[in-house]
Amino acid sequence: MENSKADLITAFIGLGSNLENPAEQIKSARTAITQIPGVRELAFSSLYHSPPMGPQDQPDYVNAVMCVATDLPPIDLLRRLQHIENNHGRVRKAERWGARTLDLDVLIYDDQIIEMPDLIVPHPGLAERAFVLYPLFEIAPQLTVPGKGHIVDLLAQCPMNGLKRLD
Ligand code: A4P
Ligand code: MG
Repeated sequence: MENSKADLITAFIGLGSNLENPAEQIKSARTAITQIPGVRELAFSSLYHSPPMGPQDQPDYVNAVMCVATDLPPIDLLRRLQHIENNHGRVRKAERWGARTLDLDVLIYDDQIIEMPDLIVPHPGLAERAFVLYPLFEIAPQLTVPGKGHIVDLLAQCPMNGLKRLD
């Protein structure tokens, strides 16, 4: 059973794909996330085109950020997102930062700083990644990232790195 509205927290989810029609992967992941019990969409950024971070012998990515209200504990939210990744044909390979049909990261969970074996929040790479910060700023320009600072200050120190907003 869902908790009362007072127990809802705000979380941000990062979406990325660079295989098998990335824009469609992101759109269908959005639909799947809104169908998780206890999760409601509050905002969804534009889609962004970004060159790969990590190994360069892989296609460019499509990235986006989604804001949700949820009463799921953070680890339950992660498990639900991993389930959606698997349903989108995600194959986990040994190579770090390799190509993938769908990557869903918990970027921010309320004002919490979480350091569990399977879940680190805010996401450790968040402050250095243009493909996360720009879509995040688009939907939450007033945001303070727990333990990291105001989104405007983080953006000021993050080059665009070839990021392009898609219309
Ligand atoms: N994990 C810990 N914290 C989190 C969190 N906040 N959100 C653990 C999600 N997962 C988290 O993830 C590895 C483990 O991280 C999981 O078991 C989970 O318990 P994974 O999805 O299996 O593997 P991964 O995504 O390849 O690893 P990693 O290091 O998390 O990669 P990233 O940071 O997700 O980066 N270039 C562009 N342009 N755009 C991209 O979106 N993405 C990546 C992947 C590389 N290059 C990219 C992009
Ligand atoms: Mg990931």
